[in-house]
Amino acid sequence: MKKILVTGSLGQIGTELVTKMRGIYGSDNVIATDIRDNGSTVVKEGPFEILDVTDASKMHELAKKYKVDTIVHLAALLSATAEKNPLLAWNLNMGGLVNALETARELNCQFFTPSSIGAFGPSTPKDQTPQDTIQRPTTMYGVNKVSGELLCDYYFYKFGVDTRGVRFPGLISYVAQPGGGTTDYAVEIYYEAIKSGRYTSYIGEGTKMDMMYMPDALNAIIQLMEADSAKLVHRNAFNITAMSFAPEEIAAEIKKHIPQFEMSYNVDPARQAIADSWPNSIDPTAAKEEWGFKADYDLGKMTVDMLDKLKAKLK
Ligand code: AKB
Repeated sequence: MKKILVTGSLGQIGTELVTKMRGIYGSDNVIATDIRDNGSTVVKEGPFEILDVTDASKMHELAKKYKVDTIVHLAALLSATAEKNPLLAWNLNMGGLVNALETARELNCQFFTPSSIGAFGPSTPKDQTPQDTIQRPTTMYGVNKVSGELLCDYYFYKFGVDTRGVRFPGLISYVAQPGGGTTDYAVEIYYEAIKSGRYTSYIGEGTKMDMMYMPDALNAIIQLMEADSAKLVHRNAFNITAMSFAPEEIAAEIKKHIPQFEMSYNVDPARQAIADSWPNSIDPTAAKEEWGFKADYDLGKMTVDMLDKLKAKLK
């Protein structure tokens, strides 16, 4: 049985991943941590500790106290926030990662951390972006993600730490909202469709980005962590995706269920520039071949579920 420490547990991924992993591995075996306590079920339903990931000794102390054998490191600033405060992003994203990797090395833990489609840049092939390709991102978030991918590879080759990771596309969920990302519009649009029947997109028409529904993202993390190590050639930073769409395509899908839904645009140059530097669609073949990655939700199926769940939630 695994004993897992999760950082950034109250974020968009952590909120659902902690609950799912507690269901699989047992409540007491998943130690949720975050820099704040929001009183949510993640805090209440199992062990929870306050942890600022830039505090290396506290991270080590907690991992030792709970005798963990796995670290899932999620705490990070997302792309748009990172671009507004690049130095903070460097310190938090890289400082937190190296502290988590060091803890994993010292305590011999398996390790997972997400990379992102943000690890690609304008000179990367835009369509069906290959697993191994040019990575010259032009955002601080992207610089952090490429550095993180390399650092995870380094900890594996140099120290034998069992590091694993995926490049997540934009993640869409109805439980916890993302904050400070470029792809957040694809979550906001569902909330606004239900609340007001209209949405003003800060991402322009025709801008395609990869996306994935949260249940597929959670399954991917668990499946990769459980995969046979010997079969992993890439190990860190596997391209994974479930769909690729532009704002007008998600709007059209929502309109099928809410015919009066109206979409308009007020493009935010900062976030648009980030989106323009990312791929239109990435190729997940390596993840499929090496550990059997498969997404269950496409745009249509996700939209039905999102609208159902949000209608109940916002009632
Ligand atoms: C963001 O938009 O910053 C994230 C990501 C794609 O990594 N959702």
